[in-house]
Amino acid sequence: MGVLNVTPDSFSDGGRYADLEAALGHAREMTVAGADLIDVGGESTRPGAQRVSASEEARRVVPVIELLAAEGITTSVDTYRAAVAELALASGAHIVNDVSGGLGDPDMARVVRDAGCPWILMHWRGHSDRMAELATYDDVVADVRAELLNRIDDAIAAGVDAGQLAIDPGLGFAKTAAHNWSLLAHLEALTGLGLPVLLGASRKSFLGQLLADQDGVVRPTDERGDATTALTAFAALNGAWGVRVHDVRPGVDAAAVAAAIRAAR
Ligand code: PMM
Repeated sequence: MGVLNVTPDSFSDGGRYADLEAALGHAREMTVAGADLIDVGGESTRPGAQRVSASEEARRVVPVIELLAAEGITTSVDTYRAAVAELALASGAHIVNDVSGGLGDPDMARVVRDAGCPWILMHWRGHSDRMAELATYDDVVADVRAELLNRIDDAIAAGVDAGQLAIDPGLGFAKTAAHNWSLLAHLEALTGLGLPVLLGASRKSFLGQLLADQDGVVRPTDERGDATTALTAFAALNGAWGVRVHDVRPGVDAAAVAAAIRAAR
């Protein structure tokens, strides 16, 4: 899954693809590089980022999705708002990537149920302005697993078919670096649930912290690509269904290496 943030303030590629032609060009490049789908987002989830109105979010994502759909490119819409998801699906989006796991908007389950589309439920505890204070767990692996199971149960109770669902631990969302590493170390706790698992680790700050220099200065965002690729290989070897990445080609190569090893087992 290639990331296409059409926002002025996303943490790693913010502002670069706000212009429609640039966004299309970048999506095409990612597709040529081997992305199976393009994740189009119109609101940054960066810690402390400003939230935008649903109409502004739709204004940003709908034209991009329409044009990508016309080119036969598969898209997901990165939104927790039912109204935005509904417009995006009507414009040709195939998948709803919901960072709130259905908690952000009570109407999302209906939209997904009616559309019959895949719905990625990410583990989430609250909006980015409150994320840091919500990063408390007794046992992060067991707690995230249990909270995702609740999201799955609620979706099914609302009439969504289990076959439409995928899950995501939400690395960095109300999670410290240590929480993220624990979730990765115990990925089987999520893959064991039998639903496709997506991981979004690309360029995230826990990688910057891991790669901090001797003075403790974190590795800048645009120099976290190799660590991201290492994580993609790990994800692919350990049963993840997909990874959400900014740099598609190295991710595709890492997944190919992992697939070759798995095939030879
Ligand atoms: N991370 C971001 C945005 N959307 N969606 C899913 N499913 N999983 C993630 O980990 C995720 C996401 C934040 O990263 P960005 O600012 O680089 O888009």
